[in-house]
Amino acid sequence: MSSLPTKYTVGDYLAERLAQIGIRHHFVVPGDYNLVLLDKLQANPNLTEVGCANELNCSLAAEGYARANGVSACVVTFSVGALSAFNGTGSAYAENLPLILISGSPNTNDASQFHLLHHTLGTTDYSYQLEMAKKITCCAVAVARAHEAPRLIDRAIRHALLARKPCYIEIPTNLSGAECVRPGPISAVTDPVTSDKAALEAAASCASEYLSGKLKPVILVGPKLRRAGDGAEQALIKLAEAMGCAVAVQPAAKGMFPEDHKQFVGIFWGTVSTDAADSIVHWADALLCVGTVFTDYSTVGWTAMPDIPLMAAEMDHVTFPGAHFSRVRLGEFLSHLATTVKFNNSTMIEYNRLKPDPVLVRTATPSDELTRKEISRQIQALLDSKTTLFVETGDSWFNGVQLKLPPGALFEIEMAWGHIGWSIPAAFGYALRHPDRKIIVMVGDGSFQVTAQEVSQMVRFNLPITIILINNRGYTIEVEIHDGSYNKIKNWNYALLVQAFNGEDGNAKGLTAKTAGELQDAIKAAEENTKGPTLIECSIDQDDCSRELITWGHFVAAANARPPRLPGI
Ligand code: DPX
Ligand code: MG
Repeated sequence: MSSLPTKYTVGDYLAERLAQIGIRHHFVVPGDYNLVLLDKLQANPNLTEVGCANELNCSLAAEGYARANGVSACVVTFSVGALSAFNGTGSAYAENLPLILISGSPNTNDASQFHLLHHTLGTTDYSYQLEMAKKITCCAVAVARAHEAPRLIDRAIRHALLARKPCYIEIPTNLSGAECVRPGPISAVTDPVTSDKAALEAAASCASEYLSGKLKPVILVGPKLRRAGDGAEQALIKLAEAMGCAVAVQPAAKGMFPEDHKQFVGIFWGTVSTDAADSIVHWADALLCVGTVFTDYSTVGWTAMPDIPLMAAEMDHVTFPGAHFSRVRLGEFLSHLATTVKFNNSTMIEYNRLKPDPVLVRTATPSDELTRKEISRQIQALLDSKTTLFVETGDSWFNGVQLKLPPGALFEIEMAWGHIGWSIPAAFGYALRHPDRKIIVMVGDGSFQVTAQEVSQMVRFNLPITIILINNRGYTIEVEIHDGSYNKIKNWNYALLVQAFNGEDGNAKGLTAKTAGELQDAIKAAEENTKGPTLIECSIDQDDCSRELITWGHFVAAANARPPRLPGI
């Protein structure tokens, strides 16, 4: 640690805090308001700077890094940068990821001198960015004096880590290099808030009592389980085994309960559920919801909202029919409940009677035209314990959710925010933290067009990510919700585009597949390309989309079209 400074500036302080909370890569786009800050971050030996092609991608790359690392940082310039980065920050908020958004800002003298400045709205009020950031973060601070920086930086980071939400730190261009005090022990920032003992015990005994009065309990797992950290995923397995009941998983939580576990009954997604998970969830007389998120999308246009009272175990509280317990941490609650709950496997017995037989998937012959089903069949064969599968908004959601995850395989989806184009930068950010994992991205043509530039960073960092681009010539999910000419897009030569990102020194491969055999060959080539990304453009018929997408689209369209309710009706 000898290379750490003895005299601290605001930039050094921030750098040290980022490194201390476990950040190893920080995602940046430079601009004159943040250049000194970038120098200071670069000087920290524990941080690696990762340049991105634009601030939208930068924020989404940081979002993906937070999925892999638990926390991330995105550093941008004022307004022109930050307003674009707000989008990925919104994603981090919706997806419960602590992303630290850091923006350079004008020199502290300019506001009081009523100067008009570049990269601003052309008024002399420079507080608007902070005000906007307050809406999309759990804590937004603007450093106005160097001596305030340690307190404000620590406060913002602590809030983000505790709430699992993004925070915002604004640092004026003339303060990054200004001196401040050195950091105190990092535990003051990172130490978790433990459960209130009395609340924890009361919540667990209330839950045991409630469940003992029920005949058909089911556990429903949601995406906040993993975000809670704190050993919550392992604790859930213990609880499930102690209860012996059926465990269904929301689509955004796929993989958070092992799919090879004998109590796993599929993905609960209303009428588009897998393995008939909906039959058992709707049969239950007690539903223990663990980190669940119910939205119009996850409830298929509100058609699958469970209609029995819910017991909700959240990241930091538990709510039952008739009782609420604050400051109860999820992992601790699940572990505690596992020791007090009674075994009741009635829902597993019933599920084993009703579960559908495995579907026999037809293997196409090599000369067969490529279809969505054949793409899924070939991707299924690729999944192993080291795979992380990213599925983009679009039919990739439905195709990805249907796949069976082998033990150890991980699944990433951005279902709450649903920003098309998320998967490319997010997979890039994720891969930097997990170079050991085999990363596969399923993405549609429309989504790819939003953030395609970030493939060039995969090239720059020699990341062997496999991108399965499903080209169905347009915005098919939108077609199923509400069709119009706006759902058609310009076709690209995707394979050639990816080769263009190589410049003079890259190792990206761009391949095309129109038949089953071509896809098989392309996948083989992707596996052999260990020095850079491989994009396989899979051309399929425009109408070749999943039954699940069509069904889901009908219900979401109906929910969107509900007429305004008049007061009193
Ligand atoms: C839009 C969506 O080609 O996938 O399988 O063809 O649907 P499919 P594509 O990637 O098209 C995606 C497209 C336009 N959603 O169908 S899901 C609206 C939308 C969004 N995010 C942003 N803008 C618009 N989800 C940033
Ligand atoms: Mg498409």
